[in-house]
Amino acid sequence: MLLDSKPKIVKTLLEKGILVDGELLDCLMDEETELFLEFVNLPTATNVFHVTKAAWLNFKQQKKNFSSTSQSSSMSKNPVSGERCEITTTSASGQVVSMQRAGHTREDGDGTDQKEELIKKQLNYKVKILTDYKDLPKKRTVQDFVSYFNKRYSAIKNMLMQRSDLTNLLSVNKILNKRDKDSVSLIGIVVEKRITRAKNIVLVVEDPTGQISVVVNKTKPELFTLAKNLTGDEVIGVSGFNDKTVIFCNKLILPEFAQQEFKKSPGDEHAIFLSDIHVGSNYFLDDKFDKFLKWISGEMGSEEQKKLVGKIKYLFIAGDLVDGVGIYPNQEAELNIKDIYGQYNHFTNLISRIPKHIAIIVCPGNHDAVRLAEPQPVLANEFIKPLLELPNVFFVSNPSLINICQDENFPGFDVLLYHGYGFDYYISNVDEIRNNGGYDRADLVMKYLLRRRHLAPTHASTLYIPDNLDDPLVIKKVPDFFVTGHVHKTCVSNHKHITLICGSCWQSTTSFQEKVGHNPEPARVPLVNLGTREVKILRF
Ligand code: D5M
Ligand code: FE
Ligand code: ZN
Repeated sequence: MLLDSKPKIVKTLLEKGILVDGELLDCLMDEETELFLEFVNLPTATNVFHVTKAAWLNFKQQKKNFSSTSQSSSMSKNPVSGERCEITTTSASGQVVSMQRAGHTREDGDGTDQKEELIKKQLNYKVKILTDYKDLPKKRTVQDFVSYFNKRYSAIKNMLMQRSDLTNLLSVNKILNKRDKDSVSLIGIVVEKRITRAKNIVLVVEDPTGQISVVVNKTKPELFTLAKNLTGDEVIGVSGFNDKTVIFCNKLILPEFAQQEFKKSPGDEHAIFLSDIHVGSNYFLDDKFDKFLKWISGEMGSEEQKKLVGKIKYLFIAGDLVDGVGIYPNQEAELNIKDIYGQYNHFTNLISRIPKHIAIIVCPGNHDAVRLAEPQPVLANEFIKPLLELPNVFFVSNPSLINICQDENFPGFDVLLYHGYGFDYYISNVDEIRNNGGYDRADLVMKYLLRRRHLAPTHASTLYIPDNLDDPLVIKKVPDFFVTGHVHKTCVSNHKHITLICGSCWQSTTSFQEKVGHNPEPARVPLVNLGTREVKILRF
C-alpha cells in the first residue's frame, strides 16, 4: 500500500469518515491503494462507518469474479447493496396489502404483465412484510450516534412511562438539585456498572440532563440479581430515595410487557424454521439437507408425514444461508465452493426444490454477502436472481417483522425474524444466561432481549448503523413468534405467550467451534402447528 504506515492509513480513512477494523488494517499494509480507494468510494462502503476485513475481502472476491466474466463495467454499482421497491396492491378481499417484492427491483426487463402475475400469486401466500427498512445512503457522523441513542432512549422511555410504579418521575438534574430526601424515580441509560468493596452494585445512569449514581444494596437479593444482569446502554426505570448525589435504589424496572393473547390460527396450517445453512462450507451437511428437501417435497416419510407436509405453509430461514468468503481468517481452506456466486447458486438450487405451496421467508446473517452492521438490508439481486422469479420466496432484512396467516377473520401472527449475531456477547457476559445453560439456551437470550425491548441493547454486542430517524433494533411491536439462529443449536420456549424459536444449523462442528468447545446440534427442524401452537422438533 502506498500509505505505508498504519497511522497514515487510519488518518486518511478517518478524513473520509471511515472507521477501519483492526484486522483489516493489518492486511491493508500489503494491498493495492487504488483498489482499496475504489472500495471505500462505493456507496455502501462509505456508508458503513465501520469497515471490516470481511467486507473488503468480499469486495475483492466479487471484483475477481466480475473481471473473469468480463462484467467489470457493472462494478460501478455496489454489489452488496439491495435495491427496494414497494408495491401497494389490493387483495381479493378488497383489503390493501403492502407487498414488498422481496425488497428487490427486477431489472431484467421482463414484461409488466409477468410482474403483476407474480405479485398476484404472492398474495395467495398470506405473507405481509411489516418492516420496511430503507438504507439511507449517507455518511454517518458522531452526531448520528448521539441522535440514535436519543431515539432509542425516547422510544423505550415511552414504554416505561406506561408503568404505574415509576412515581415522582424526575429528570436527573432535578434530582441532583433536590435539597430534601425524597422518594423519586427516573428513566435513564445504564452507562456503567461496578461492584464496590462492600459488594454492593453502583450503576451510573444517564438521561439527557445528566448522570447520577444508583446504589443497589446486596441485602436485597432479587433487586441485586436484576442489577447484576443489566448490560451497558440499556434503558431502565429506577425508583428509590435520593440523598445528595446518589439514589438508594429500591426498584429497577425494565420495559416489559404484559402476557400476550395466545392466538391460534383458525386454519390447519403449519410453519417450520431453519437457520444457518452455510452452503459452501466443507462442513455443510449436504446429505442431511437433501434428506430434509426430500421430506418436505413428499418424496420420503410415511403417509401421515406426507399429509403433514401438505399443511406446511410457511418456512422461515434466519440467516447464514451460505458460508460466505473472507468471513474469518483462513476460511478458504474450509470452503468447498470458494466463490460467493457459486455458493448462492447452490443455495438457490436447493431452495428451488421446496414445494411452491410453502412461503419461504429469508433474512441474511453475518456470513451472507451484505454488510455486517444491523439492520442488514435484503440481499442484492445478483446473488439470488433465480429465486426472485419464484412467487413463494420473500427476502427480508435482518431484523424484520412479518405477518403471516392473516385473513378476514384472523389478524395473523407477527413473526420477529432476527439472525442473532449479538447472542455470543450475552451468553458470555450475562450471568443469568451463562450460568443457566449458555449456548444450549438461546431462549434465555431471546427472553433477555424481549424484556429489554431491544435486539442489541448494549453497544458492544453487535455492529449497527446509527439511524438518526429511528432505532430499528428497538422491539416496538410485541411479536407472536420470535425467531432466531446463529448459535447452531435449536431451542424452543415460551415467554408471556410469545413462542421463542432458535433454528439449528446444517453445518457440522467447525475447527473453530471445536477449539472453543462449542457443541452445535445440526439438522433439527422445529415445526409449529399454527392451529394449536404445539411445537415438534424433527431430526434429519
Ligand atoms: O456462528 C456460529 C457460532 O459459532 C456462534 O455461536 C458464534 C460462534 N463462532 C463462530 N466463529 C467464531 C469466531 N471466529 N469468534 C467467535 N465466535 C465464533 P457463525 O455465525 O455461523 O459463524
Ligand atoms: Fe451460522
Ligand atoms: Zn451466524
